[in-house]
Amino acid sequence: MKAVSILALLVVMVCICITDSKDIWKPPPETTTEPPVTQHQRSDERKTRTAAIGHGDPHMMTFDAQEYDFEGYCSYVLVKDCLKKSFKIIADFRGQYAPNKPPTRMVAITITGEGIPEIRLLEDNTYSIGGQLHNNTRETVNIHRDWGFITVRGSRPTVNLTGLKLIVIWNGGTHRVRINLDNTDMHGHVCGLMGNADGNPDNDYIKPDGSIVYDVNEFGNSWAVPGSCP
Ligand SMILES: [Ca+2]
Repeated sequence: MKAVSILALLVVMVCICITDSKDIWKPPPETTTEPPVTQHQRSDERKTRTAAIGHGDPHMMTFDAQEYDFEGYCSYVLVKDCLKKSFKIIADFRGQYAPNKPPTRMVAITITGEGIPEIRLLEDNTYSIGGQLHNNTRETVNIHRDWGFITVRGSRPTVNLTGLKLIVIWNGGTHRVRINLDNTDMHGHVCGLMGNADGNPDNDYIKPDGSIVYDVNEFGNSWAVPGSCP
């Protein structure tokens, strides 16, 4: 008798489940008026990321978030304006192999551009503008002809080139550089170890001749400054 009751109860539950299944929420048919997201739109969204970073021995992350390691021993173009040649940022990679030590790292950053005196950011976090050395001052120093200014935040010099919407934050102690490129007109028109900033991480290994390679060392070595290798 008890078994019969349990069986009856199961039958009722199954019926309820079948009945309820009609009420399970399902997404409505495609009646939305919003257009589908296109690949072009996704690319634009990814362009909102505008920072490239290099640090350590050295670990690199391009503007489009492509990550790789490159252990070079020369000076290399990190990023430059490939269209109008308005600016260039070069990193000096130095070091030699020793057990338990990074074989190479960035020790200085050089920023040049049209009308801009050469800016050098050094390993001890001092910097020079047009060859004039500035010790680790906390004062804001203007760059010639309103091109921008340099401030020191927590011992880290920060270069703000306002006309180019370009910010370079350097920490020689951790051999770390961060480059913010907020000028959207530049996106897709820069080149160097930090990629082309077009929103696509898959095409960042572009050599100076415009060809895309898949070998990190071939890519990195192609951006060596002539005459800078030991
Ligand atoms: Ca890219």
